[in-house]
Amino acid sequence: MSITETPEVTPERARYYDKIQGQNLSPLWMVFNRLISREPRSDCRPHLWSYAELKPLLLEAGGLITAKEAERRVLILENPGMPDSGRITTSLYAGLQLVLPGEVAPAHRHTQTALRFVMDGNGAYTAVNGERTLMAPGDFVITPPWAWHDHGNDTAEPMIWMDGLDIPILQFFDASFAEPYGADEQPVTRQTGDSLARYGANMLPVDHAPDGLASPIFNYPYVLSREALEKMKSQQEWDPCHGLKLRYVNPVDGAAAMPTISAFIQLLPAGFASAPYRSTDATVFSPVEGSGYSMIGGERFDWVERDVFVAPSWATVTHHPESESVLFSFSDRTCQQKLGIFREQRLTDPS
Ligand code: 1HN
Repeated sequence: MSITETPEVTPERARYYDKIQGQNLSPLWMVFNRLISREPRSDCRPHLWSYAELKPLLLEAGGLITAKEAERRVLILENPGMPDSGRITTSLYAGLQLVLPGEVAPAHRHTQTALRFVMDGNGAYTAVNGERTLMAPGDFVITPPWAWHDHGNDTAEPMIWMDGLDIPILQFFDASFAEPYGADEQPVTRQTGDSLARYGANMLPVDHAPDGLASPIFNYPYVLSREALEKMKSQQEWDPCHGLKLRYVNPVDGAAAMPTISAFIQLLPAGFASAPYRSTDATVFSPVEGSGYSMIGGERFDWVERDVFVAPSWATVTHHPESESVLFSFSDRTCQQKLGIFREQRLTDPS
């Protein structure tokens, strides 16, 4: 068997392959290249969804079905290379969710981990394990696996956020469990801001014993991440590939905020042209501020705030912000790192 060449099919071999096919057997040497590629070969394609096009479609869905009937009123962002798969990358799901004024998305829980990245509206809440957090644009909110969660909007404006979930990973492992809470909303047992006070002030309760692998902070407010980037900016220490890039962490161990999904926020100055970079974690980006374009695997994608675009595994990426820009992104990086298979390459490095 060979990593580069598939052996020729002689009539004698063809008869043999036909014979064993009926016995649920297959010759490895005919598929070796496909199973073990020299480099990642993904069906995932680079793509951009324009928020200006998505928002009216999402609001139209708002007139067709309630959040309650839908359970979650979401338009899935499906990768064009993987139609009907519910995937934005090979391992991750993403969608845009709408909660209208007065609506509730009923409480449930599942083994899938979720993140929310707030795009539009201000002041709707998501409740996780008895605490409600009010969401503002740019906030990064997590729902740990098997945590009860519901959403509600007591404001006068529609609320829209991006959901990111590890659904394809759970599908791969056949490990999906889900159940309804049995009431629209879970009881509120903690005051808003409790988890940020306990876990988000660079301190932990002295005898804190982690309950699972996810961060005990469940809202990372944009005001805090933006302020951090703003302070760092004056130092002028730009990474050639990433500008100023921070990762969201679990304060208990410094790992990613979620066991399967890594999330990041980065600031790029106006006119910056990032150095080419590729990595094995296919990444979903959403600009929070600014406008510009990114080159992904040789294709150009022009973006403005609230658009969503995706870079496949091992595709070369460069960012070209026209104005000062902030990009949120998420990927399966922490999962790959735990498995020891994550690779990245700065293409300016000698390698
Ligand atoms: C889910 O629970 C939410 O809680 C959003 O908002 C999207 C997609 C598939 C399965 C569960 C949510 C989801 C989801």
